[in-house]
Amino acid sequence: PRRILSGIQASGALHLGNYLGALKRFTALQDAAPTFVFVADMHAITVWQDPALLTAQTREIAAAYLASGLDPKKTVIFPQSAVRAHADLAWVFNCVARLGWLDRMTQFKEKSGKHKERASVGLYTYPVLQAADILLYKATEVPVGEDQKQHLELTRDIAGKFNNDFGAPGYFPLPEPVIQGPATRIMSLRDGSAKMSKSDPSDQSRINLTDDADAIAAKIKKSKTDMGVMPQVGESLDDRPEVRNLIAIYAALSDQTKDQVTAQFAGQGFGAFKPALADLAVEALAPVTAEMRRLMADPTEIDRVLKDGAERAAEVADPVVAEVKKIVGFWQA
Ligand code: AQP
Repeated sequence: PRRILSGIQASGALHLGNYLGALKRFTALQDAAPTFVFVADMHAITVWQDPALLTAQTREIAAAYLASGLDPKKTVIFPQSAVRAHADLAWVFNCVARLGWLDRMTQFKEKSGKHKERASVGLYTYPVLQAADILLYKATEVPVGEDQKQHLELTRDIAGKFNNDFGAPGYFPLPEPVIQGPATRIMSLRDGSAKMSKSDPSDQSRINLTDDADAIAAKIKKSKTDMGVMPQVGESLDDRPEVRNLIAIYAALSDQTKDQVTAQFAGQGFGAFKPALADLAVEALAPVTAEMRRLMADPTEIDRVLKDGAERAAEVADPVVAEVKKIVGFWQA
Protein backbone atom coordinates (compact mmCIF):
# COMPACT_ATOMS: atom_id res chain seq x y z
CA PRO A 1 0.00 0.00 0.00
CA ARG A 2 1.08 3.56 -0.73
CA ARG A 3 2.24 5.66 2.19
CA ILE A 4 3.65 9.15 1.95
CA LEU A 5 6.07 10.64 4.45
CA SER A 6 8.22 13.73 4.70
CA GLY A 7 9.57 16.25 7.19
CA ILE A 8 11.22 19.61 7.60
CA GLN A 9 13.90 20.49 10.12
CA ALA A 10 13.03 22.84 12.95
CA SER A 11 16.24 24.73 12.38
CA GLY A 12 15.21 28.26 11.45
CA ALA A 13 12.91 30.32 9.33
CA LEU A 14 11.33 28.63 6.33
CA HIS A 15 11.99 29.99 2.86
CA LEU A 16 10.49 29.81 -0.61
CA GLY A 17 12.62 26.75 -1.47
CA ASN A 18 11.12 24.82 1.45
CA TYR A 19 7.66 26.02 0.45
CA LEU A 20 7.85 25.07 -3.22
CA GLY A 21 10.13 22.03 -2.88
CA ALA A 22 8.30 20.54 0.09
CA LEU A 23 5.31 22.21 1.81
CA LYS A 24 3.22 22.90 -1.27
CA ARG A 25 3.79 19.40 -2.58
CA PHE A 26 2.80 17.65 0.65
CA THR A 27 -0.55 19.38 0.44
CA ALA A 28 -1.02 18.21 -3.13
CA LEU A 29 -0.28 14.61 -2.12
CA GLN A 30 -2.25 14.20 1.09
CA ASP A 31 -5.39 13.00 -0.69
CA ALA A 32 -3.55 10.29 -2.61
CA ALA A 33 -2.58 8.04 0.31
CA PRO A 34 -2.08 8.07 4.08
CA THR A 35 0.40 10.85 4.76
CA PHE A 36 2.79 11.41 7.67
CA VAL A 37 4.55 14.76 7.98
CA PHE A 38 6.83 15.46 10.93
CA VAL A 39 8.82 18.31 12.37
CA ALA A 40 12.42 17.13 12.44
CA ASP A 41 13.55 18.46 15.80
CA MET A 42 16.00 15.59 16.37
CA HIS A 43 17.63 16.44 13.06
CA ALA A 44 17.71 20.12 13.97
CA ILE A 45 19.96 19.56 16.99
CA THR A 46 22.70 18.02 14.85
CA VAL A 47 23.84 21.63 14.82
CA TRP A 48 23.46 23.80 17.93
CA GLN A 49 19.93 25.07 18.59
CA ASP A 50 18.98 27.39 21.39
CA PRO A 51 16.51 25.31 23.45
CA ALA A 52 13.81 27.97 23.75
CA LEU A 53 14.08 28.74 20.06
CA LEU A 54 13.88 25.07 19.14
CA THR A 55 10.46 24.80 20.77
CA ALA A 56 9.28 27.93 18.97
CA GLN A 57 10.67 26.72 15.65
CA THR A 58 8.95 23.38 16.08
CA ARG A 59 5.62 25.15 16.47
CA GLU A 60 6.45 27.39 13.54
CA ILE A 61 7.00 24.46 11.19
CA ALA A 62 3.75 22.90 12.40
CA ALA A 63 2.03 26.23 11.73
CA ALA A 64 3.50 26.25 8.23
CA TYR A 65 2.14 22.76 7.60
CA LEU A 66 -1.34 23.79 8.64
CA ALA A 67 -1.18 27.16 6.90
CA SER A 68 -0.10 25.64 3.61
CA GLY A 69 -3.11 23.35 3.61
CA LEU A 70 -2.26 20.13 5.39
CA ASP A 71 -5.42 18.83 7.03
CA PRO A 72 -4.62 17.28 10.43
CA LYS A 73 -7.61 14.98 10.06
CA LYS A 74 -6.03 13.39 7.01
CA THR A 75 -2.33 13.94 7.58
CA VAL A 76 -0.54 12.85 10.72
CA ILE A 77 1.50 15.89 11.83
CA PHE A 78 3.91 15.31 14.73
CA PRO A 79 7.25 16.22 16.30
CA GLN A 80 9.87 13.55 15.60
CA SER A 81 11.17 13.50 19.17
CA ALA A 82 7.69 12.81 20.57
CA VAL A 83 7.70 9.34 18.99
CA ARG A 84 10.39 7.27 20.72
CA ALA A 85 10.47 4.70 17.96
CA HIS A 86 12.55 7.06 15.76
CA ALA A 87 15.52 6.89 18.13
CA ASP A 88 15.06 3.15 18.71
CA LEU A 89 15.12 2.26 15.04
CA ALA A 90 17.92 4.72 14.28
CA TRP A 91 20.22 2.80 16.64
CA VAL A 92 19.55 -0.49 14.89
CA PHE A 93 20.16 1.20 11.54
CA ASN A 94 23.42 2.69 12.84
CA CYS A 95 24.53 -0.91 13.11
CA VAL A 96 23.28 -1.77 9.60
CA ALA A 97 24.68 1.24 7.70
CA ARG A 98 28.37 1.13 6.79
CA LEU A 99 30.89 3.88 7.45
CA GLY A 100 31.81 3.86 3.79
CA TRP A 101 28.23 4.68 2.82
CA LEU A 102 28.08 7.67 5.16
CA ASP A 103 31.51 8.86 4.05
CA ARG A 104 30.05 9.51 0.61
CA MET A 105 27.27 11.85 1.81
CA THR A 106 27.83 15.25 0.23
CA GLN A 107 25.53 17.12 2.63
CA PHE A 108 27.76 16.18 5.58
CA LYS A 109 30.77 17.41 3.66
CA GLU A 110 29.03 20.72 2.92
CA LYS A 111 27.58 21.25 6.37
CA SER A 112 30.64 20.21 8.35
CA GLY A 113 32.83 22.58 6.35
CA LYS A 114 36.58 22.74 6.81
CA HIS A 115 36.61 21.43 10.37
CA LYS A 116 34.86 18.13 10.13
CA GLU A 117 36.40 16.88 13.39
CA ARG A 118 34.38 19.55 15.18
CA ALA A 119 31.03 18.52 13.66
CA SER A 120 28.65 16.58 15.91
CA VAL A 121 28.47 12.82 15.53
CA GLY A 122 24.75 13.38 15.00
CA LEU A 123 25.40 15.45 11.89
CA TYR A 124 27.39 12.55 10.47
CA THR A 125 24.81 9.91 11.23
CA TYR A 126 21.86 12.18 10.28
CA PRO A 127 20.94 10.18 7.15
CA VAL A 128 20.62 7.04 9.29
CA LEU A 129 18.04 8.73 11.51
CA GLN A 130 16.34 9.87 8.32
CA ALA A 131 16.16 6.26 7.14
CA ALA A 132 14.50 5.35 10.44
CA ASP A 133 12.01 8.22 10.06
CA ILE A 134 10.93 6.88 6.70
CA LEU A 135 11.03 3.14 7.23
CA LEU A 136 9.24 3.21 10.59
CA TYR A 137 6.10 4.08 8.68
CA LYS A 138 7.00 1.75 5.79
CA ALA A 139 6.65 4.80 3.58
CA THR A 140 6.67 4.13 -0.14
CA GLU A 141 6.94 7.74 -1.36
CA VAL A 142 9.00 10.58 0.04
CA PRO A 143 8.39 14.01 -1.53
CA VAL A 144 11.60 16.05 -1.12
CA GLY A 145 13.79 18.55 -2.89
CA GLU A 146 16.71 17.51 -5.08
CA ASP A 147 19.19 17.96 -2.20
CA GLN A 148 17.75 14.91 -0.42
CA LYS A 149 18.20 12.46 -3.29
CA GLN A 150 21.42 10.96 -1.97
CA HIS A 151 19.94 10.45 1.49
CA LEU A 152 16.98 8.62 -0.01
CA GLU A 153 19.35 6.29 -1.83
CA LEU A 154 21.01 5.55 1.49
CA THR A 155 17.60 4.78 3.01
CA ARG A 156 17.01 2.24 0.26
CA ASP A 157 20.46 0.71 0.90
CA ILE A 158 19.72 0.42 4.61
CA ALA A 159 16.30 -1.15 3.98
CA GLY A 160 17.82 -3.64 1.55
CA LYS A 161 20.69 -4.61 3.84
CA PHE A 162 18.42 -4.98 6.87
CA ASN A 163 16.01 -7.20 4.93
CA ASN A 164 18.90 -9.25 3.64
CA ASP A 165 21.04 -9.52 6.80
CA PHE A 166 18.13 -10.60 8.97
CA GLY A 167 16.52 -12.89 6.43
CA ALA A 168 13.41 -10.74 6.31
CA PRO A 169 12.87 -10.26 2.58
CA GLY A 170 10.54 -7.38 1.80
CA TYR A 171 10.14 -6.41 5.47
CA PHE A 172 11.02 -2.81 4.76
CA PRO A 173 9.84 -1.45 1.39
CA LEU A 174 12.38 0.43 -0.71
CA PRO A 175 10.94 3.97 -0.69
CA GLU A 176 10.90 6.11 -3.81
CA PRO A 177 12.01 9.72 -3.61
CA VAL A 178 9.40 11.92 -5.28
CA ILE A 179 11.42 14.76 -6.76
CA GLN A 180 9.10 16.35 -9.28
CA GLY A 181 7.90 19.62 -10.72
CA PRO A 182 9.64 22.86 -11.62
CA ALA A 183 10.86 23.63 -8.08
CA THR A 184 12.93 20.69 -6.90
CA ARG A 185 15.95 22.95 -6.42
CA ILE A 186 15.27 26.66 -5.95
CA MET A 187 18.49 28.64 -6.10
CA SER A 188 19.67 31.70 -4.18
CA LEU A 189 18.41 35.04 -5.52
CA ARG A 190 21.99 36.33 -5.39
CA ASP A 191 23.81 33.36 -6.90
CA GLY A 192 22.31 30.94 -9.41
CA SER A 193 24.83 28.26 -8.48
CA ALA A 194 23.94 28.08 -4.76
CA LYS A 195 20.81 26.50 -3.29
CA MET A 196 18.36 28.82 -1.55
CA SER A 197 19.03 27.89 2.06
CA LYS A 198 18.24 28.88 5.63
CA SER A 199 21.90 28.99 6.48
CA ASP A 200 22.95 31.46 3.74
CA PRO A 201 24.23 34.49 5.67
CA SER A 202 22.62 36.88 3.16
CA ASP A 203 18.95 37.47 3.84
CA GLN A 204 18.72 38.91 0.30
CA SER A 205 19.45 35.42 -1.04
CA ARG A 206 16.08 34.02 0.01
CA ILE A 207 12.42 34.84 0.44
CA ASN A 208 11.34 33.91 3.94
CA LEU A 209 7.80 32.82 4.68
CA THR A 210 7.80 35.59 7.29
CA ASP A 211 8.71 38.35 4.78
CA ASP A 212 6.02 40.95 4.13
CA ALA A 213 4.91 42.06 0.67
CA ASP A 214 7.40 44.96 0.50
CA ALA A 215 10.33 42.76 1.46
CA ILE A 216 9.35 40.14 -1.13
CA ALA A 217 9.02 42.74 -3.88
CA ALA A 218 12.33 44.38 -2.96
CA LYS A 219 14.22 41.08 -2.91
CA ILE A 220 12.85 40.04 -6.31
CA LYS A 221 13.59 43.45 -7.78
CA LYS A 222 17.19 43.24 -6.58
CA SER A 223 17.62 39.59 -7.53
CA LYS A 224 20.57 38.86 -9.78
CA THR A 225 19.89 38.54 -13.53
CA ASP A 226 22.03 39.42 -16.54
CA MET A 227 22.26 41.88 -19.43
CA GLY A 228 19.84 39.94 -21.65
CA VAL A 229 16.07 39.78 -21.95
CA MET A 230 13.63 36.97 -21.16
CA PRO A 231 14.49 33.90 -23.27
CA GLN A 232 12.55 32.26 -26.07
CA VAL A 233 11.08 28.77 -25.62
CA GLY A 234 13.74 26.16 -26.30
CA GLU A 235 16.66 28.54 -25.70
CA SER A 236 19.37 27.00 -23.50
CA LEU A 237 19.64 28.60 -20.08
CA ASP A 238 22.72 26.67 -19.01
CA ASP A 239 24.76 29.83 -18.76
CA ARG A 240 21.86 31.89 -17.35
CA PRO A 241 21.18 30.06 -14.06
CA GLU A 242 19.63 33.09 -12.34
CA VAL A 243 17.09 33.60 -15.12
CA ARG A 244 16.32 29.90 -15.18
CA ASN A 245 15.71 30.01 -11.43
CA LEU A 246 13.27 32.94 -11.60
CA ILE A 247 11.32 31.19 -14.35
CA ALA A 248 11.18 28.02 -12.23
CA ILE A 249 9.86 30.01 -9.27
CA TYR A 250 7.21 31.64 -11.46
CA ALA A 251 6.21 28.27 -12.89
CA ALA A 252 5.92 26.60 -9.48
CA LEU A 253 3.97 29.48 -7.95
CA SER A 254 1.51 29.62 -10.85
CA ASP A 255 1.25 25.83 -11.38
CA GLN A 256 2.50 26.11 -14.94
CA THR A 257 5.40 24.51 -16.78
CA LYS A 258 8.60 26.45 -17.37
CA ASP A 259 7.83 26.46 -21.11
CA GLN A 260 4.45 28.06 -20.51
CA VAL A 261 6.06 30.81 -18.45
CA THR A 262 8.84 31.30 -20.98
CA ALA A 263 6.30 31.64 -23.80
CA GLN A 264 4.37 34.22 -21.81
CA PHE A 265 7.37 36.52 -21.25
CA ALA A 266 9.61 35.74 -24.26
CA GLY A 267 11.64 38.73 -25.40
CA GLN A 268 10.41 41.02 -22.62
CA GLY A 269 12.74 42.86 -20.25
CA PHE A 270 13.22 41.95 -16.60
CA GLY A 271 11.48 45.24 -15.82
CA ALA A 272 8.25 43.56 -16.90
CA PHE A 273 8.93 40.07 -15.57
CA LYS A 274 10.19 40.86 -12.08
CA PRO A 275 7.15 42.87 -10.91
CA ALA A 276 4.86 40.14 -12.25
CA LEU A 277 6.87 37.56 -10.31
CA ALA A 278 6.78 39.69 -7.17
CA ASP A 279 2.98 40.05 -7.40
CA LEU A 280 2.61 36.33 -7.87
CA ALA A 281 4.87 35.53 -4.91
CA VAL A 282 3.05 37.94 -2.64
CA GLU A 283 -0.31 36.57 -3.73
CA ALA A 284 0.78 32.99 -3.05
CA LEU A 285 2.61 33.57 0.21
CA ALA A 286 0.53 36.26 1.93
CA PRO A 287 -2.32 33.93 2.96
CA VAL A 288 0.14 31.31 4.20
CA THR A 289 2.07 33.89 6.22
CA ALA A 290 -1.10 35.40 7.66
CA GLU A 291 -2.41 32.02 8.73
CA MET A 292 0.95 31.11 10.28
CA ARG A 293 0.87 34.34 12.30
CA ARG A 294 -2.66 33.63 13.46
CA LEU A 295 -1.77 30.11 14.56
CA MET A 296 1.42 31.20 16.31
CA ALA A 297 -0.32 33.94 18.27
CA ASP A 298 -1.82 31.28 20.50
CA PRO A 299 -0.14 27.89 20.18
CA THR A 300 -3.00 25.92 21.74
CA GLU A 301 -4.26 24.66 18.39
CA ILE A 302 -0.77 23.78 17.14
CA ASP A 303 0.02 21.91 20.34
CA ARG A 304 -3.20 19.96 20.11
CA VAL A 305 -2.42 18.92 16.53
CA LEU A 306 1.13 17.88 17.48
CA LYS A 307 0.00 15.86 20.49
CA ASP A 308 -2.72 14.07 18.57
CA GLY A 309 -0.33 13.47 15.68
CA ALA A 310 2.33 12.01 18.00
CA GLU A 311 -0.20 9.53 19.37
CA ARG A 312 -1.36 8.47 15.93
CA ALA A 313 2.21 8.18 14.66
CA ALA A 314 3.21 6.03 17.64
CA GLU A 315 0.32 3.66 16.92
CA VAL A 316 1.94 2.90 13.57
CA ALA A 317 5.59 3.11 14.61
CA ASP A 318 5.62 1.23 17.92
CA PRO A 319 4.53 -2.14 16.49
CA VAL A 320 7.22 -1.83 13.81
CA VAL A 321 9.90 -1.31 16.45
CA ALA A 322 8.55 -4.26 18.42
CA GLU A 323 8.83 -6.44 15.30
CA VAL A 324 12.30 -5.15 14.53
CA LYS A 325 13.45 -6.00 18.06
CA LYS A 326 12.19 -9.52 17.52
CA ILE A 327 13.84 -9.79 14.11
CA VAL A 328 17.15 -8.58 15.56
CA GLY A 329 16.90 -10.93 18.52
CA PHE A 330 16.55 -8.45 21.37
CA TRP A 331 15.12 -10.06 24.50
CA GLN A 332 11.43 -9.50 24.95
CA ALA A 333 9.22 -10.56 27.84
N1 AQP B 1 16.34 25.44 -2.28
C1 AQP B 1 15.46 24.44 -2.21
N2 AQP B 1 14.69 24.12 -3.27
C2 AQP B 1 13.79 23.11 -3.20
N3 AQP B 1 13.60 22.38 -2.10
C3 AQP B 1 14.34 22.67 -1.01
N4 AQP B 1 14.40 22.13 0.23
C4 AQP B 1 15.32 22.80 0.95
N5 AQP B 1 15.89 23.75 0.23
C5 AQP B 1 15.30 23.70 -0.99
C6 AQP B 1 13.55 21.03 0.66
O1 AQP B 1 12.86 21.44 1.82
C7 AQP B 1 12.64 20.29 2.65
C8 AQP B 1 13.02 20.59 4.04
O2 AQP B 1 14.38 20.89 4.13
P1 AQP B 1 15.07 20.70 5.54
O3 AQP B 1 14.38 21.48 6.55
O4 AQP B 1 15.26 19.28 5.82
O5 AQP B 1 16.40 21.33 5.43
P2 AQP B 1 17.49 21.74 4.50
O6 AQP B 1 17.51 21.02 3.22
O7 AQP B 1 18.65 21.60 5.37
O8 AQP B 1 17.03 23.23 4.27
P3 AQP B 1 17.95 24.42 4.02
O9 AQP B 1 17.13 25.62 3.95
O10 AQP B 1 18.83 24.16 2.88
O11 AQP B 1 18.77 24.52 5.34
P4 AQP B 1 20.31 24.55 5.53
O12 AQP B 1 20.72 25.90 5.11
O13 AQP B 1 20.45 24.28 6.98
O14 AQP B 1 20.88 23.48 4.65
C9 AQP B 1 13.42 19.14 2.03
O15 AQP B 1 12.52 18.34 1.29
C10 AQP B 1 14.36 19.84 1.10
O16 AQP B 1 14.71 19.03 0.01
